[in-house]
Amino acid sequence: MPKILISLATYNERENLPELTRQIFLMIPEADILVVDDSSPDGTADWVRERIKSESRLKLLQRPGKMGLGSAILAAMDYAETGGYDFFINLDADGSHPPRFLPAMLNKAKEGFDVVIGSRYVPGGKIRGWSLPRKMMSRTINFYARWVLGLKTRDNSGSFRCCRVALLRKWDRTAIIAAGYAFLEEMLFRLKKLGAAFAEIPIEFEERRSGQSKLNIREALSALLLILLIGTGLRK
Ligand SMILES: Nc1nc2c(ncn2[C@@H]2O[C@H](COP(=O)(O)OP(=O)(O)O)[C@@H](O)[C@H]2O)c(=O)[nH]1
Ligand SMILES: [Mg+2]
Repeated sequence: MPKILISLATYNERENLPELTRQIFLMIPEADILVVDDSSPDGTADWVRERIKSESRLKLLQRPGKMGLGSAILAAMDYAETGGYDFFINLDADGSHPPRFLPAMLNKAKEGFDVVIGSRYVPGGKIRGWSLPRKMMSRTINFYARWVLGLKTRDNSGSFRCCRVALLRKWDRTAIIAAGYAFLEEMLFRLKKLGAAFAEIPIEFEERRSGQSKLNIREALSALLLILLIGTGLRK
C-alpha cells in the first residue's frame, strides 16, 4: 500500500481545519496529514496539538514565524522524503480545494504521472466565488507563466497538486529562488526540467468563506518579477 502525505500550509486557518481534516480523512483514510503552521496568531497550531492526542494520522510542523507559502510547501516536501512517503499532495487549508477531488488526483498519479495538478483551467474545472477582475487576474498570471516559463500545463498558479516522492528525491531544492507564491510556478518549471510527466484533473475551486487571503498586491507583484527572473535565467 503506498504511503500518502497530505500537506496543509496554514497561517490563521484554525476555523477551517476541523472540517477540512475531517473531509480529507473521509476521502483518503490511509493518508497522513501534515500541517505546516507558521505560529499563526489565531492558535492554529494549538488546535492541531490538541487534535493529535486522539488522531495519530495528524502531524504538525510548527515554524517560528511567517515564512511564505512556498517555503511551507518545501518543508512539507522534505518531511515526505524523510518519512518515506510515496505520494505527496498539497492543498490550501482555507477550503478552496475540496477534498472530494483527492481520489481522482491520486488515481491519476498511480497511473504513472509524476505531477498531477488539480486544475481550474481544464474542461470541467470551475471557480466559485471570484469576481470577474479576480478571474481575469488569475488568467493573466497563468498566461504569463506559460509564456515566460514555457509551461504547457493550464493551471500553474494553484497549490492543489500531487507529486511522486521519487521525483522529489531527484530535485535539488536548495536552489529554489521563490519563497512565496511564485514557488508554485517555479516548482513546475524545475520539475519540467527534470523530465516530469504532468497531468491535470478538473477541480471546482471555491473561494474561502472564513479568514483572509494572504496574497496581497506586494506578494503578487514580487511573484511576477521572480517568474520573469527565473524564466529568463537571470536568476539561477
Ligand atoms: N505556513 C504558511 N502558510 C501560508 C503562508 N501564506 C499563506 N499560507 C497558506 O497558504 C494557503 C493559501 O493561502 P491564501 O491566503 O488562501 O491565498 P489565496 O488562496 O491565493 O488567496 C492557505 O492555507 C494559507 O493559510 C505562510 O507564510 N506560511
Ligand atoms: Mg485561498
